[in-house]
Amino acid sequence: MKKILSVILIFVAFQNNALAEPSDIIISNEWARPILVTGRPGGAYFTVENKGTEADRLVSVTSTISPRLEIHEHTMKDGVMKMSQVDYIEVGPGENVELKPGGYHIMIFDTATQYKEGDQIDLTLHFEKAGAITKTVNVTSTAPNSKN
Ligand SMILES: [Cu+2]
Repeated sequence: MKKILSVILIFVAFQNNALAEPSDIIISNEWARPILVTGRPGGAYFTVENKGTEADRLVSVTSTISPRLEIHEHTMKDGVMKMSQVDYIEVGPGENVELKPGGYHIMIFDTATQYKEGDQIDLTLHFEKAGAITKTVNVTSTAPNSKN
């Protein structure tokens, strides 16, 4: 009986430890542009830092404000800036990837309401390994200054 109990205690301790483990993925500098006309697309941006030892991928983004969010990138092709949807953004171990105007960004479509400067929206970022990370994002028309 004593042996069984100690096995259970070790198991419980292990479980608690696993739950308390902080994510290897850190999200910072998150912001979203205002959507002043309902249904018009908007953009959201943030920095992803991978403190882990393995690469991870941002595979999708969801929000209560919209049923349709896409991961996009801007690329320069033959001197023309093009925007296209990508399946994921990979962040290597020890790497930082910044989503910003003119680069990777989150596109928010089909919002049922407008939102303006000073409002807040929620974004849930889904990573292949780190799982779901939900952030409250300030709405602002200009990029916040990097604190780094
Ligand atoms: Cu876009």
